[in-house]
Amino acid sequence: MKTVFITGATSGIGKATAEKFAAEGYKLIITGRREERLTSFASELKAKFNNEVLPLVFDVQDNVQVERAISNIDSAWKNIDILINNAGLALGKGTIDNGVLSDWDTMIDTNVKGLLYITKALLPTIKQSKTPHIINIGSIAGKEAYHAGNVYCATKHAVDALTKAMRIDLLPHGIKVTGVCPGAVETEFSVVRYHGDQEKADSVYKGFEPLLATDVAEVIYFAACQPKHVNLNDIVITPTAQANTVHIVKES
Ligand code: NDP
Ligand code: 8X3
Repeated sequence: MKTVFITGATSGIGKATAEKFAAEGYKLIITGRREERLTSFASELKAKFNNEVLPLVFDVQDNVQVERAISNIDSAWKNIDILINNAGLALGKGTIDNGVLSDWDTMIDTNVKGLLYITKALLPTIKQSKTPHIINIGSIAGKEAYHAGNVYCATKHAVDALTKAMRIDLLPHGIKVTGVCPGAVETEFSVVRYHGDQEKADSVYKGFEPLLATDVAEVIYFAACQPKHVNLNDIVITPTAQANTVHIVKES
């Protein structure tokens, strides 16, 4: 039975992905900062699918917390085959001259440094797997910059670069590295981006049919299920109504 480690499983894409892998019989290690949500989700998965699920509460921005959480994992859980680097966020949307430094720091610390900390801490374990795979959740914001998206776009461009770099560096270890880059997915993403303004967040998805977190989870699972000699390097997935970060057909 394979073990998958998913960061940011308290909501959205990470949560849907955890549910998908649980339904397919995987052992799961799921992470997030919101302890109550994470532990009750873990209990829900165990009850529903009779799986082994280990919830780990920590902030990916803090390498001390990351290393502590990972080094404290019981040896029964040390055989990790798949890492899904999903935890991430956008904070605010404004032109660079109006940027909020604390938002910039949080995005860079979470989306770039957090992904690096987790990957570094787990690589010794992942290298032991017979089917090692790292899946990084990028974004179409990592493919092209858009107006007022500056620092979020930069962090996702960094994820894109790191996905490519990891694929090269980890080649001698036979580790697959895949980038999954979604367009608009209706999750808590926009509520977080707009600092809790639900109305503003809802307006992002009005007038077209956005992706659901489960759509992305299916794609992640598909990437994870390819034969040993096949790696999907880069998957870009958008709603049918969306061509790129700018062009979305919306009904008024
Ligand atoms: P959600 O806000 O629904 O979920 C984000 C998850 O990341 C939560 O579980 C949250 O958990 C976790 N997280 C955020 N910051 C931290 C942190 N510092 N430490 C630990 N966990 C953290 O958003 P999505 O599901 O949409 O986002 C998931 C990923 O997908 C992100 O990387 C995002 O950039 C990317 N993405 C999203 C798109 C969209 O349109 N929704 C499109 C393209 C990419 P908690 O708060 O409990 O810590
Ligand atoms: C999230 C998609 O277009 O809002 O990564 O940046 S977008």
